[in-house]
Amino acid sequence: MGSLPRAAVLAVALLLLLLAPSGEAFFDIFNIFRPRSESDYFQNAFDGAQEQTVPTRAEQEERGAAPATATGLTKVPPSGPPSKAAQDTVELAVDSGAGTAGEWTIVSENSGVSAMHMAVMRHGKAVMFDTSTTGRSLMRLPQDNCRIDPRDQDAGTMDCWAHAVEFDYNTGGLRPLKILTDTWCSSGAFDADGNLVQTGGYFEGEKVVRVISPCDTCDWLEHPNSFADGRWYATQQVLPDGRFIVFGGRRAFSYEFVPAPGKTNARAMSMPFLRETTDDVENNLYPFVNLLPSGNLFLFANDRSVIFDHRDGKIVRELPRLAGGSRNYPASAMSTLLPLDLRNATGGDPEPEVVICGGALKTAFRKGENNTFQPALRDCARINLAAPDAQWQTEDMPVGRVMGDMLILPTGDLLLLNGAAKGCAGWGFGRQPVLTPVLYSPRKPEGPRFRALAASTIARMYHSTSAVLPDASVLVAGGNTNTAYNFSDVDFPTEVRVERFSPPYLSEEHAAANRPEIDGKSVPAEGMRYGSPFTFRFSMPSEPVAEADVKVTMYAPPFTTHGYSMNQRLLVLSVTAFVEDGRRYTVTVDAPGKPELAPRGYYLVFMVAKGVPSIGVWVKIQ
Ligand SMILES: [Cu+2]
Repeated sequence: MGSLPRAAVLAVALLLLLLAPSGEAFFDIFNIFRPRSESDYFQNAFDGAQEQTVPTRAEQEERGAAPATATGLTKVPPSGPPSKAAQDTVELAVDSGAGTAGEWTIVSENSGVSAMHMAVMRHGKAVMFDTSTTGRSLMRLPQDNCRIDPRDQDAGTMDCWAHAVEFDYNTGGLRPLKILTDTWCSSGAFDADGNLVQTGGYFEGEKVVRVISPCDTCDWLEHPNSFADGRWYATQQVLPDGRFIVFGGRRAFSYEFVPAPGKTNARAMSMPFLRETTDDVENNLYPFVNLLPSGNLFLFANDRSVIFDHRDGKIVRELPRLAGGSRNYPASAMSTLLPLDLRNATGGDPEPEVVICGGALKTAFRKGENNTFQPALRDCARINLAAPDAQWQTEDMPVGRVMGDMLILPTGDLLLLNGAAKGCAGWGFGRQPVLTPVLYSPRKPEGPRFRALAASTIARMYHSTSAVLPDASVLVAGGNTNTAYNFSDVDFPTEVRVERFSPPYLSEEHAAANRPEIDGKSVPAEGMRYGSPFTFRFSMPSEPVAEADVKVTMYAPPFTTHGYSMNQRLLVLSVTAFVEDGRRYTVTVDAPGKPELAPRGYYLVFMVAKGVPSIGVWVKIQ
């Protein structure tokens, strides 16, 4: 961390110390890795009745509210010349052997809110949000719709800055959303109806469950006091029965299920594995969780992993330790379940394989406190959980990466992007942003599996996000390594620009002749039924395609934050009938057989022809 940001942090912290009734609690915001007593937390804001006096319009505008005639978006402040650290980036030579290497475009110069958390919803918009802890954003809430700031000493004080937006990824259009409680470093997942159910956060937000539905006028609905334990840096996973399980969080060595709206969990279930895997800098936060075809969960924390049966709360198996460093926050590696290939699973379950790439040495955070930024881990490890003696197989990426994102593309390849080559997660702890995304093709042999694609020009390290869009491109947003929205006099200004990355498969040379188009009218309105045939039509633009060259995939849209896409999964479906009629085709696939393979909900179904995906269609499986 440079001396300037640290000085700024100290100055703000000291100011708050003077202002706060309990300086300790305030100070902790700026020193999140210090051991923290339970009393450090504020009372949940909703525990007592909050007095509400609606301020005058002028008072609201003073607090940030948009004047009645304005949209609420404010200008991006000018930034000075780039710092030395900002110029020290990593860009790999583009691997053009296989043709075009992808293309970056700017979707928006200003998303109003820096996307610390992001999810793509089925009504064609992305939801992005940050936290009230970073203070004012660049987007004002409309007058008469400010939030009450529970951290202000004066009851009823308004915070009129938006901390969430609905973002139109096609036009860059914005709609401010109103979150009542702090969502800092929280978790989320979609339910069976495509509502985003989002959990936890900080201070008054740590036990809150929030829901937003997919519509152009929808806003957050909050359920305070849902959890027994605070869930700050926790991971949320959807289960086959539609419930959500939430693991861990800072000093929460437990798990619990998201209760029904309005209900409160009396207690959480203790999980010694989370206590055992913590260390001096808590390198086991945001554990990696995957739902396996057996219905059990794979859980990875720090450098250990287990298979957990959530039905009886027991660990049924421990996998070998993954050597080399730590993989979870703040050592933030990238991880996902590899595509589940139902074509090779006749009569049985597909073999679940998990991949974990990058991360940091266990000492990275401590070293970072002394302005030493250790190289990120460069290895990529895979384990096939179907093998009784499963072992990690490792190989090297073209470059080390920490705080990166790992997305499953509609083709089944993985995209590794964002992040840094040095340091770790945390404010000011990352150096050498890696600008080059890397394609990882899990079915290719070692070596050619990795391909360096076209680089972005924007550094995105801590608190950045990305998401697969229905058109098979990738939305890339956020990045804020500062404690507030800072645009000048910092090493890395707060990032509010939003980009779109078009992977090589969308380039003219591939897409012009081979991009299939799904006939939307042919897609059954009732969606998919478990284990039943699912038939639809598609056409090809100019070249015909053979059954051997097509693939039908379905993608579960994840909730992404801190380099981890919770609930991300892709299934490759079995084609059972394929009928051609002059570049128009009718294809039938078998829907996944059970919710353990694909929990109920909305998926993006893609037709992939010769490696080029169609625009995806939203399909509900039930
Ligand atoms: Cu964070």
